[in-house]
Amino acid sequence: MSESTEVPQATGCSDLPLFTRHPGNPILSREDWPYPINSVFNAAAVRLPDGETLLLCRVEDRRGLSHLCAARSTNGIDHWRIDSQPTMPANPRDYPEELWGIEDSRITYVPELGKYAVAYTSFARGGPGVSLALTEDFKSFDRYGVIMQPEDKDAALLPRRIGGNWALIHRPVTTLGAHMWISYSPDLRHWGSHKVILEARRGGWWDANKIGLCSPPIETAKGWLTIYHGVRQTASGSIYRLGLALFDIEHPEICLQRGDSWIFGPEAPYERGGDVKDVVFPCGQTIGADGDTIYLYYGAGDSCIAMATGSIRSLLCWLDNNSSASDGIEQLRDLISGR
Ligand code: BMA
Repeated sequence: MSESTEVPQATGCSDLPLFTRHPGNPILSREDWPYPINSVFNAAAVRLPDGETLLLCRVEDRRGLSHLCAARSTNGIDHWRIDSQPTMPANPRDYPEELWGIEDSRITYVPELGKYAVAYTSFARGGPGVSLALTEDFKSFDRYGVIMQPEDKDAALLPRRIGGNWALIHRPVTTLGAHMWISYSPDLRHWGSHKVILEARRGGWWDANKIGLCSPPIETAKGWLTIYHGVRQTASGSIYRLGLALFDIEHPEICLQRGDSWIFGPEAPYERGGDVKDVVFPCGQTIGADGDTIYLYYGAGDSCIAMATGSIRSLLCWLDNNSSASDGIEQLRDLISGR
């Protein structure tokens, strides 16, 4: 069904492109690193209390294994101060699930805990799984170990409890396919109530067969605004592009809107080339002081980090005008009325 009977049609929406690449892209690459590496990409992002931007970058070393390294900048664009050694190296001795490295973190500040939750991919013989750590300072990390067993990745914690439980969005690969799920926990250690929240489409769609969460969802008055990636398989490889979806604030398993077309895809040379060509892969964003500007940090070509800016208002407006019928509103009504 369409939302148009309930929400006044937005006017004056910007059309695509919804994100503008920074002219200085890529903003971080291997040459910037204070120690020898192969590549740096897929960074989580957070604005620290002192106003600085911190990126927790995935760094692939010259064995091919990844760790996380923090880079800090006053303006979130340049003059990065990069930790002189890995900030969060894999620790396979105590956490065997990290044998082949740790990758693609997402940071959520959790006011109730006064800490940052870092969800990341831990990679070992069983495949990639989701691990969680808490930190106050991005210097020491309190590891919770694997919270979603392989094969699973692309996870982020929501910043507050939903109905009394913590909520994690993640992407297990099951016989049903590679879809986005949500799971709930009373203590961040024991997880259940698993539900599919967004399915990969099928056939010729840009997001057919494999999707996953990008940066942590953004809380807005209309719902959790969520950027996800869709992977198109072609004769010459995969194309990673970005799409938009909106989930209900108190029932985040319910998708209210989903954009039809992708909103951002590999176009610039640093996105179309690199170790893995045709990949844009955001794991974090910060929001400007205006409460609207999105600074989206994304890995490009599995080789460098780039940034593009967008607007929460424009993204929501675009979704109003460009999403296909979703049964989310009906589902919500059923849930609320106990049907
Ligand atoms: C995905 C993840 C990302 C990577 C992307 C493209 O499956 O592993 O870390 O950027 O593939 O290689």
